[in-house]
Amino acid sequence: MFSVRMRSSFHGKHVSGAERICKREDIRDTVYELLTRPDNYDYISVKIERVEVKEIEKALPIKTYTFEKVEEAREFAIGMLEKEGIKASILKKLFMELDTGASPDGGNMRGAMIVDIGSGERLEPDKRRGIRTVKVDWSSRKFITDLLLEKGYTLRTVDALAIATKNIHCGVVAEVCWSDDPDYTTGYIASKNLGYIRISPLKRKGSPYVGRIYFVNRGEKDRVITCLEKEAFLIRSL
Ligand code: PML
Repeated sequence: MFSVRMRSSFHGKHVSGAERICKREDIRDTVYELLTRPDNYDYISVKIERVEVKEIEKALPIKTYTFEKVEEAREFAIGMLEKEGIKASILKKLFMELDTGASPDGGNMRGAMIVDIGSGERLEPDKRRGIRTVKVDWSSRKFITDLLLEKGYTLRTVDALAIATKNIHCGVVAEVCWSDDPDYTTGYIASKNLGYIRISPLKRKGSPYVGRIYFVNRGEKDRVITCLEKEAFLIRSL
């Protein structure tokens, strides 16, 4: 199988990125599909790489909770994550960092923070780049996409659910995520016990800041990062 990854930018700012895992005979159609995704760009790259693929049988189960205000939504998220052994004080501090751009230059990190679940210390080797979850897709992307859209979820859920499922499979104990899209305020938390919990609004409308935290046990950091960035997975079903 082959991993096909596209990313595009405009005036140096990230526009869109997407990945598929497909058979050799489907590479041409896949590249075409990915090339037509971003509306406007002055840079685009497509990377094609042969990968050994393992399977994950089932995606994390989905739940959705909606609140009036970001503060209530975050309190709820913090309460759920405390059950996973993460201190509220650690979460509040990290949320504050994310709300003002967690990269050392004050902008968005390109990937996720990786955080020691016990101490709250940030462990990512490069705080600008962060950790990227790549090489994950659905065995039957069209089927799963139709099913999720029919149930009222979004295209973002299709990709985010695959990423969260891989993260937890690789040994991330819990995850928090919201988009950098100023108009998309639904985020999620995920863990083996909690599943994939969509929470709205997890960030303020209009905010350009992304939120991505992967909590790990410190001793497992290197193994987890290798799994997230190097190992390829196809997810079979919901
Ligand atoms: C959802 O609606 O299921 C939450 C999706 C979060 C997407 C995060 C992102 O696009 O980076």
